[in-house]
Amino acid sequence: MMNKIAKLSLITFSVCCFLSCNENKAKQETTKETTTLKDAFKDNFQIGVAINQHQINESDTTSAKLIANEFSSLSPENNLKWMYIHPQPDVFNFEQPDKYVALGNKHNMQVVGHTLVWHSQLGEWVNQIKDSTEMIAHLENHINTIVSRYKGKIDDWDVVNEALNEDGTLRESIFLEILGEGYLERAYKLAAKADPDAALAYNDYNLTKPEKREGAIRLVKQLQAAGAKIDGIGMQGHWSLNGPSIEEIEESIIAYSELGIKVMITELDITVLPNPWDLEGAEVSQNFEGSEKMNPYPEGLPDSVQVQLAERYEEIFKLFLKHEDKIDRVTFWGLNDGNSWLNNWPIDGRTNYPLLFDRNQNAKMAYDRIVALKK
Ligand code: 9MR
Repeated sequence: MMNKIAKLSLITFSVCCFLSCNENKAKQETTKETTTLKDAFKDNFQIGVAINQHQINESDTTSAKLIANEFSSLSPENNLKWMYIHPQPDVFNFEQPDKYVALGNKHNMQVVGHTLVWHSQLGEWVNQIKDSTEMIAHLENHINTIVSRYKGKIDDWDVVNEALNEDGTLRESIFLEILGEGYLERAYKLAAKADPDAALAYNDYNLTKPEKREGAIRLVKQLQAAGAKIDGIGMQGHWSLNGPSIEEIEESIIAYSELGIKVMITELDITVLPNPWDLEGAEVSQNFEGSEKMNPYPEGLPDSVQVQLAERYEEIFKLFLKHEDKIDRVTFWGLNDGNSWLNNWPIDGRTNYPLLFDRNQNAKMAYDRIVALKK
């Protein structure tokens, strides 16, 4: 028989247990509610987002809150590109870039500069340059002016973007045509001189493909041999539900990190739509323009594909966590599905679902799955 004191202790113990269990449960629920992407991965890598002009101007409060709460790194989707920031030889347009940088600094985020030297979205006047002296002067002015203005405020620069062909050779561009291969070294040296503390990266897509990967490795090694500062390689991460394989991504992360530089996943999004180039025959994109076959989910993503997307993100993030020592940041190319460039490429006017937030700014299953990896 239990005496009175023992009974009382048991009751007290049970009540305490009940309270503390409930408290724990409540704590867990609170954690679930308040966990954000940047908190979940804070010990692993930065979580970034590319933002458009609308978002730089904070015109929508829901987007503004999501950006500030969920992400620790910012990239400008378009506003720092040559055609916007340096539209004429003597004209620099800093209004939007200044706002972008101020927004990132206000929230103590890592601020990325994208991009200084790229063959695309270039001021038209640059394509008219005929002579190397003139080109060197403009390149110097472009890099010095922009990087110096944001010295200590932009942390990472994509100095050169997409300089490679798919076979790993250097892409034809006005810079290559006029200055030869040396334009790369020149660009990195100019950027390092203007802000010695900024991290400098080379950024490109399809960097998981063996031939292009070899080209990128050659490019980085040449820069290193020339004494140029190169701190990281940006693997853009415009991927699909089926490719590249986890093995290809992993081999690439390892290969780049063996160069002694950081790996950044700079433009992550996963298309769920059919790719016209995977179909047989050439020129199909024309024929399928606007067809139901190429735009299968205009009214919403079926659950089965939502699950596939979530699983794909989950396996990719598992890999990133496995190699967290090599990865500096993972940046999504857009905040929500409605913002994504993939609604208009490679076919205009489709409805794609490549990101972690849906068109109503709600977190998708993919979001839950990757955050759950950290619980
Ligand atoms: O997302 C950008 C889109 O709004 C622009 O129209 C497009 C123009 O080329 O550039 C997109 O961003 C690109 C990035 O700057 C570099 N890598 C490929 C991205 C997708 O095209």
